[in-house]
Amino acid sequence: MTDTQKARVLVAYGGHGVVQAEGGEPVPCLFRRSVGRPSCGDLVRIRPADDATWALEEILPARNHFKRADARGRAQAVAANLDRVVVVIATEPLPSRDLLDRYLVAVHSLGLEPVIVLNKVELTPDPGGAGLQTLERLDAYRGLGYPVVRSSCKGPPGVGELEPLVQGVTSILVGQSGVGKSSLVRALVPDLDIQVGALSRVTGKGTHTTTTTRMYELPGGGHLIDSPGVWEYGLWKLEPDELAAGFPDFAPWLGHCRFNDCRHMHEPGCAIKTAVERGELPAWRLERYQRLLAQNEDAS
Ligand SMILES: Nc1nc2c(ncn2[C@@H]2O[C@H](COP(=O)(O)OP(=O)(O)O)[C@@H](O)[C@H]2O)c(=O)[nH]1
Ligand SMILES: [Mg+2]
Ligand SMILES: [Zn+2]
Repeated sequence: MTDTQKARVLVAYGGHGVVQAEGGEPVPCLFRRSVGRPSCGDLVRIRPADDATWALEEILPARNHFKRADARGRAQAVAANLDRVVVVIATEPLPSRDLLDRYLVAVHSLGLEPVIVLNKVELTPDPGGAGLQTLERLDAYRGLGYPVVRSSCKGPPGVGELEPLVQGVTSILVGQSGVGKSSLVRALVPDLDIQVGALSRVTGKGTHTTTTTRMYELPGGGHLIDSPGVWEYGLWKLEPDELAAGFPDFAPWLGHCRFNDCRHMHEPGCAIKTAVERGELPAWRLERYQRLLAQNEDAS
């Protein structure tokens, strides 16, 4: 078709959304069930419908989709075509116990390297908080090879460490509600109000809606996706080997267990367990994996 145009989905509601062609303005677009439901970040082909509206013709194949589980444990796409997933945690609210590990597993399942941001570093965390352990282990996560950066939207050190990591690429910010994802986007996108205004004119919704996943353009190139706060991040049903792939430090021992289908729980001859016994792998890593596996099996 000659009158179709390539565009990027900025916001996706059920049956409609906002899309933008390269160098163009955001425009409203109707999604048709027969074509499918695109997510924020999907590349699509659109054609003019009536007046100022466009219609979805085709969803182009996506490189990846960041997912989360819905209430029934099924994987739901949140955003597409990502280069980077920025997992935001904070000193307040402190992360819930399994949150960081669940996010890391989800990011590894996309074949991407997560970035961990600790925001609100100018605040002193509640010393009795249950989530303090995750904060105390951030150096250990850094030791596993994850970039861990510190930020504050209310003073020094600002967002200077995060900025180069999102420059020129498409990133999504994920994390519990209240950790400061939208504030970080505001700090990184100087003309945010203009972009929010352009989106709101198209959707007719207020500028303060934080219930949808939205994409913004970075001044120096690249895109930033703000996702709504979740209270608990749920993993969909994963196979034990998919879960283990989210623990990159297990890699040297994977494939060396006595049983091919070893779940690294109570099986004899488990190479991961032996590595822990020999002090080659910290016990807390196996424990983290086993907790996620138990939750994943309960969910099925
Ligand atoms: N003290 C402090 N508060 C922050 C910081 N970043 C965000 N906030 C506040 O935390 C609250 C939640 O921020 P918001 O960006 O909406 O979080 P989101 O739900 O993750 O998008 C707001 O009141 C922000 O002003 C920070 O670095 N330090
Ligand atoms: Mg927000
Ligand atoms: Zn094993």
